[in-house]
Amino acid sequence: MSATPLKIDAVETILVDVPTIRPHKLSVATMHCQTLVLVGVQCSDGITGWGEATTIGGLAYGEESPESIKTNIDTYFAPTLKGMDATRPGAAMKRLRTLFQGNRFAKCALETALYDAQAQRAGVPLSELFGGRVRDAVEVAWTLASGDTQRDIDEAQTMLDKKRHRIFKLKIGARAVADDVAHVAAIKSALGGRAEVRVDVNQAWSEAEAVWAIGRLADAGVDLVEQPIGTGNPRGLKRLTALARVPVMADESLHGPVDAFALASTKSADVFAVKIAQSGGLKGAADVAAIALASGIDLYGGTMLEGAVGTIASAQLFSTFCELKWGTELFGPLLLTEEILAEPLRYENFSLALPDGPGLGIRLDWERIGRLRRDATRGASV
Ligand code: MUC
Ligand code: MG
Repeated sequence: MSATPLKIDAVETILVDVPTIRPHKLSVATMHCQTLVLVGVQCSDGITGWGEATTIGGLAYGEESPESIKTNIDTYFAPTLKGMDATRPGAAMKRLRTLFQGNRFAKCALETALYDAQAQRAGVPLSELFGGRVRDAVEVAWTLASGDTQRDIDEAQTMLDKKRHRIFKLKIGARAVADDVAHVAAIKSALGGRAEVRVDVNQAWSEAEAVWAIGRLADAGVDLVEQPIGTGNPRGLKRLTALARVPVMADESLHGPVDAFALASTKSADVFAVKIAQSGGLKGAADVAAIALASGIDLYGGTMLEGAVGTIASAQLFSTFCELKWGTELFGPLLLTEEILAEPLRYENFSLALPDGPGLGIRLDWERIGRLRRDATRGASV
């Protein structure tokens, strides 16, 4: 007699609004709050896996919003998943990808929850389902984005003194190009050799502006330039990569393995910002990394400013990458005023430590989540 198959019983989505510790200014939005979409997949063996999706500034950064993620999961994804085999995350995701277009962030949250449940079931950390860890901690950069040069310098110095971060990514692109270059040069000059300085333009420059600015940023000692121009100009990104004296990193241009292959085969970036959400999930992100490594492109572990769940899911995957030359920016939970875990993630010695427990290796704090969740009653179960 065959054992009773393990089923997916229900999918729950919860919007959790958490204020940021300071305004976070990007070229596309200024954030005062981050909305976490927590996604739980309840299985018939009593195990619940968790995943998370976040966006930046609602709809300012990409084509999904927290509200669209919740609605689409509740309306389309959850009813499809209900009753499927909980022990086959790959088959469940294949079905979702076949039936539903786009929605990479929603798919990522669901896939994370399915793999979390499966890893809990197997009694191993989630990283072990993706080939196994090659490191127990990942280095974490901090983003300086207060909008004020002196405040950014003070913030960086505090982080250095606390040994929390020694790599700083500066968000630029909202001001005039010359003002941005002066802002970056002032911060690099104040920090000197104590810190590495990188910039993220979030697509704000024209190609001509980028040519002008990147030369000056190289002279100022900047180490990496992320997404200087818009995704609508892929040939421009290739030209900048060939021209620049600083490595160029693709972020918004990289939406999973198909983009990774196109960028790699045309040598249109030196570094990939691998993001689990932007890649449509953990498996897509692992495939992006494989394409990068096969093509001589360096890796950086990116963030969508996720809270603790998405951050540790990303860390679990990034811990399996053979090379992670540019470290990560998995600082999302540190940008938030409230902790949603029973025990916070361990940030120490410029790094985030990977937990040893099964699955994601975290425990949610339901009292805090209960206070922060947008709705009063518990979300949409199927
Ligand atoms: C992005 O564009 O990389 C990462 C750090 C940060 O402040 O924003 C994100 C998104
Ligand atoms: Mg970026």
